[in-house]
Amino acid sequence: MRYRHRSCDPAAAAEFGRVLGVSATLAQVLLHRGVTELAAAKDYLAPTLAGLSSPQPMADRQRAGERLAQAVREKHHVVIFGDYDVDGTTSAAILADALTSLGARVSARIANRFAGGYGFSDIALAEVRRLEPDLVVTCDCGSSDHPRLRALREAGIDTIVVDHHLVPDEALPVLAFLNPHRPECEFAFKGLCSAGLVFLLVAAVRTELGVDFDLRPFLDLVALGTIADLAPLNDDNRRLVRAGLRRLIAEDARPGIVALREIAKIKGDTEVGATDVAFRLTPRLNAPGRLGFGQLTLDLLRAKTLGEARVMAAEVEGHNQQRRDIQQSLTEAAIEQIIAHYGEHPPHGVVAAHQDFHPGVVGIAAARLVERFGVPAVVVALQEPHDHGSARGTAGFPLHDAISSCASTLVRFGGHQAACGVTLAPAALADFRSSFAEATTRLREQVQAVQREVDLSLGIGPFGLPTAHELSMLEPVGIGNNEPLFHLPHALVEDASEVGQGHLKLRLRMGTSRLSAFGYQLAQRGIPSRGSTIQLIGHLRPDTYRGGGAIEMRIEALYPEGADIAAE
Ligand SMILES: [Mn+2]
Repeated sequence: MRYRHRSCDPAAAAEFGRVLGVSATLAQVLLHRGVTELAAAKDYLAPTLAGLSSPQPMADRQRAGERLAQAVREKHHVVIFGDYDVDGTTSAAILADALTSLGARVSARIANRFAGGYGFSDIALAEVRRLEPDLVVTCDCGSSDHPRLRALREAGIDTIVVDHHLVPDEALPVLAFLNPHRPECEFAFKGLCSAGLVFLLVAAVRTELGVDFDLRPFLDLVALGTIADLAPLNDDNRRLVRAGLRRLIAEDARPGIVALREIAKIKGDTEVGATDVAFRLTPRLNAPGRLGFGQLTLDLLRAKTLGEARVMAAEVEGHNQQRRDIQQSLTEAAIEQIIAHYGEHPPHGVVAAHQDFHPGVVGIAAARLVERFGVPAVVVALQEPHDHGSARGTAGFPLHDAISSCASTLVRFGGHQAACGVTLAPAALADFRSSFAEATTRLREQVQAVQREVDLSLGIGPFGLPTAHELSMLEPVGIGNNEPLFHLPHALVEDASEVGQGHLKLRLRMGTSRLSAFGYQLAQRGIPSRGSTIQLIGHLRPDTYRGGGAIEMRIEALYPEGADIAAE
């Protein structure tokens, strides 16, 4: 990896920081994000729900709100059907709990990836109909389930679809279709995931019923769904998620969240960022769904007492452990297969496939193969009636282009330049393998030399280490709101050791400040000697172990003092 410094203006940053009451470092980070006006900067540092886009122009929201309010008043049976990922389970949980609190009769079900699969399948339709609904709401699915939705309409059952997946041309045969990607939807922010959409729908139901009902307790679930779905963390999502992060650590958080925090060892009094949520909370909530038990995640999120929540959280953790074990053994088997098939140093993209590969974790395994072999990789679960696989590329590689040129061997594929899903044509594995090898060889020259942008060198001019509190004001960071990348050009190593299996732990001093640093799997590249001065590049995060406002660097790269970070 090569790094490039973004241009900085120390004088302007120092002045902007002085006016805002923050450090020059934080001010320069804002300037890098295009936040240059005082009012915009204040709003960025303390985003409010009052600044959310008006939901009024959202297509069908009013109609859906009216119908749900009628269901509440007339005690109709509302059946909610959610997809099995975190966005699907959180949006179903928000809607089910809110409607129940408002007095509706509600049943909620989650898709099963092994019985019907993703979305509103035939099996899902049969299950929903068995519940004898007066009204059906699909959450995070439905946009392309025309035949099943038509069946509901023909049976005289009203249906509302809440979804943010791609919108097909053919109109949906439903009462209301909430999806910001509908061409006729004039809602200003297009980045909402289903949890955010359901949140706005519940607000419409509340208005329609004319009742006082606090929606803020649902923001924790909105945050989980939004972060897990990799929705952009800007604009409205940033406002919702910032508020939701606070609720996730609240003492009076919902029992399911308290139990989940206990299992993930997140203390209630530490600030959590979007990265903590993405690494420690959402993978656990996703695990049951990957293995066909998504209903458990919904039940955990809706638990009424801490006692029952703890029992369910333990079960969720069991699934999570099983998911890890499956992932580990699949990855090991895939690596062996690659070495046997292509050798230790494959010259082009690789494909691993087996009938024992679990389809729920092929994407993670493909990412491991990319790390291990440094080439694009596909992992395929061979199964009836179709073989499903997941592809990952190396940094800067046009993966979608490569997969597109294998189209003749595929029934279906989709995704983007970093990750794709594929469904193989019958008996096409050998052809797919050779055309993927050919395409990745041909496209290798097109790989962009990736240069990562470093926001700032710290310890130079007015730019000092930011405080933990300042870092929390940037949250949520991730897609759409990049976490700043910092360079420490002169860090004195006070202590250095290997921790866990191959991780590097450092104690550093910069001038009069001290901080710790952690490098995932970096110990094998050598442990810096005590008393030496080194350069580091990485992200700064609150140190959740030490607490008390301490910060820690997550090391991305490490160089000797004076080395050129743009080279190598
Ligand atoms: Mn979603």
